[in-house]
Amino acid sequence: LPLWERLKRRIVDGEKKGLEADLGTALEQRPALEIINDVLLDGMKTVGELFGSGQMQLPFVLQSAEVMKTAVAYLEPHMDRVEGETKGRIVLATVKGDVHDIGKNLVDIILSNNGYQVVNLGIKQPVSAILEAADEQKADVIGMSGLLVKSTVIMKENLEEMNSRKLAERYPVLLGGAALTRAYVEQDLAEVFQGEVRYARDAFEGLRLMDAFMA
Ligand code: B1M
Repeated sequence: LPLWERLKRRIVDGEKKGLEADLGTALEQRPALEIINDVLLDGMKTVGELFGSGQMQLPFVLQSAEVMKTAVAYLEPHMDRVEGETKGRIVLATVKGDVHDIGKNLVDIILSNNGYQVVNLGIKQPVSAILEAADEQKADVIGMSGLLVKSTVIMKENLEEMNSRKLAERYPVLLGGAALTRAYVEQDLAEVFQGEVRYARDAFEGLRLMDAFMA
């Protein structure tokens, strides 16, 4: 197989052997971010389709996720970094009941590399932990990620909790993850939330929105 096809296959097949050698060669030809966005994420998309249609079992999805994480960790030091003053601070978490963190961690990398301080709380974070961390860390923005349909409901509850704690105006909120849609966030949730809530389709839109929040 040609290099790009082989790299994608490694994600889909959950095959780590030879991964770093291929990534090394790939880096000679394309920037790290492009490799992630155009090749590796394409592999994760295929994994999602195979799993969704019953052609792939969960343990194999986990293996693919592990290879994805290894690949991102290998590529991260090769990404461009904007040096200079900190532009702002975000507390980032995957919401309660949800373990998916590959997307959230990509958001962390992109924001960190572009001048933001990211306090990454990890997965399965209840709203109380998120709000406590935001307070302690003097966050400018709260970011929540979730990939399950039930996470979209949790996000709504979290925003309601922020309303009732009178924190809606204190923190703009950035939401992302595969189960969300722009309409759900920017119409339905925006109607419920007494502050500003925005949807980011990917990590780059997350960065643009952070810049807008901080402007
Ligand atoms: Co899960 N899973 N999974 N899974 N898994 C999905 C989400 C699913 C759509 C698969 C499918 O059925 N086709 C499905 C959800 C269906 C639903 O809710 N209706 C699903 C399911 C059902 C489950 C379990 C329930 C399966 C089970 O146990 N029976 C279980 C859930 C456990 C739990 O959370 N309690 C489960 C478990 C797992 C693994 C552990 C095996 C593994 C996760 C490993 C890990 O993350 N450490 C896994 C994986 C890998 C997936 C798929 C295949 C891939 C997800 C991924 O990493 N994508 C996924 C299929 C899919 O998404 N279509 C699936 C790549 C990643 C970069 O994309 O996270 O969307 P994503 O992030 C994007 C954007 O969304 C955005 O930026 C990123 C790109 O730039 N973004 C943000 C994300 N967060 C953001 C936050 C922001 C801004 C942008 O600001 C705050």
